[in-house]
Amino acid sequence: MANAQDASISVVQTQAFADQQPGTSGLRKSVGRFQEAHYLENFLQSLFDTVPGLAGETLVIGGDGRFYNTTAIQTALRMAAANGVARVLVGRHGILSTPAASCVIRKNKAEGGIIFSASHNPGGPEGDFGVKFNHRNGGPAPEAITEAIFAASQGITEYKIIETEDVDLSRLHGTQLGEMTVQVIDPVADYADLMESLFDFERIRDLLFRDDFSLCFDALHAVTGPYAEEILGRRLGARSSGLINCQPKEDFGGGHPDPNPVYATGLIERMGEPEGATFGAASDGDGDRNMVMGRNFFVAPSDSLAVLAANARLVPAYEAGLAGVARSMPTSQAVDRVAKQLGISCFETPTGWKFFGNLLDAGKITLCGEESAGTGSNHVREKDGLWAVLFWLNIVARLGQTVEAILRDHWLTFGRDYYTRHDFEGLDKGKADDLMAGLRESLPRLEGQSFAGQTVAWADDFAYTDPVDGSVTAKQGIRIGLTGGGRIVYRLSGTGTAGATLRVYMEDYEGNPDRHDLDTQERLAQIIRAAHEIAKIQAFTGRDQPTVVT
Ligand code: G16
Repeated sequence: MANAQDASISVVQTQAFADQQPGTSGLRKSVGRFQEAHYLENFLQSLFDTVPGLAGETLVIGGDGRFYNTTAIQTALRMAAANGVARVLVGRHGILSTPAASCVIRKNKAEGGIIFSASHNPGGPEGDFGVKFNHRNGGPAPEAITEAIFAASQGITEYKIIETEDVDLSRLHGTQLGEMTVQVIDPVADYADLMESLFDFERIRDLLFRDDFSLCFDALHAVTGPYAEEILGRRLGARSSGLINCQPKEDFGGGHPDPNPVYATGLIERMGEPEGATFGAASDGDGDRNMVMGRNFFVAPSDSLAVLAANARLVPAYEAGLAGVARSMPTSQAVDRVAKQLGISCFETPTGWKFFGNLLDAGKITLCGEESAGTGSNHVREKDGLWAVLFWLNIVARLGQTVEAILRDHWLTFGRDYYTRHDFEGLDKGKADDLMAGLRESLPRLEGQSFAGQTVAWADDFAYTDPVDGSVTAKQGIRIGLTGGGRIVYRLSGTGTAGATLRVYMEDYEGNPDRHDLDTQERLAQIIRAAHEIAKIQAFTGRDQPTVVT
């Protein structure tokens, strides 16, 4: 094998794989699939062929540290060198959280970034792996690019790679790989500096030292561990006992790196202890999702977005106010009410962070978020888990209230949007497609019909016209509005790797403060029944209960 400096380019013959179409967030498959000969190389070559501007420019590479991360990074480095990339910035140990990658791309004016992650999906040899491409604004590549990569992958016959030794990723240094410069960078520093520039660290530090306040952050053995230790620990002074599961592991310690009450069990336990924490938070596999909770009090992601929007002026970075906000279509309408009161625009986009990019770039919005535990702003072009936690800490520090009190005050002002998502996982793909086709076919007849006592006011198949570039994205989910003001949404997940997952989102508005304390499932029981009837869920899937309720 040649040493790194004088490596020559090999052209390897290959054949196309039919299943390389990126989903909601990049190409996500089982590790086993990615380990098949040429599978990763084909996709990367398709990327280099589709985005020719990468040649001669800077590329950022990193991942969430899951199993296969460093193998994939060494392959990407060799292929980048063979495809004429001038310089690569790669995180030490191959680590870059998704928001940190976005930050590094923007700060260094890189032409793009390759992020290896399957986000909140489980890791390890039996788990999932994934690859995402972010373009020069730091955000996920828009559909036009991901579709072009897929098209290229379908006609691929060869890829280019150089044969060299591995790059040492364990220390900060610069080296050459053929003609290409490789810089192994601190994965945390730039991101931590950015966070410090956005929030009032002094006030947060004071909050963390208060006797009546105690923080517990659960990194779920995923990528945010080192970020939390630097930012919450070293820069803000959080006690190390309050930072749990911060050692990243290739299989996330066997856990499921999805920050919700079902999977963040360590955190939930801590929060329930008599002397437990008063403020709890967690992030996911690649650090872009977040969960925030008070003592025995979970903040629903849709509510979280609304609270951040309503209190944004308390945070230094947003004290001048918000240009506008956006939410993905299935996210509850709580933030719409805040936008209305603030007199700013609220955009409704399809599921997928990529749809916020144009709005952010054009300055039409400052904050955005999704029901799937993602919140972010114009500081990067990805959703950002730790940023959301710091935002909440900044608000708590300014208001001097508990998380629960802040939520209750919010509901008093704006009313409460009861909200739940029911997932039907592991469905037969054909049956799930039939269910959606059946719904689409029934759309013209639904208006005026009643199901479980709920009458349909309107129904459509959500299509989005990007207000910046005019591109149209159709078939993004079935929306059903009820005469009482409730809403039901159906769509199939775009991030699963086996079978199909039907997601059913249900919500209803409650303006009466005496009814803000109800159990969500009970409050929405009728709408849930109606949702089952409208889509004939049992008839199509054989299931009468969801597998996951959030
Ligand atoms: C990805 C996307 C999000 C999306 C989520 C859920 O998140 O980036 O924008 O909301 O998937 O997608 P689905 O409902 O299609 O499974 P992540 O954190 O997996 O990258």
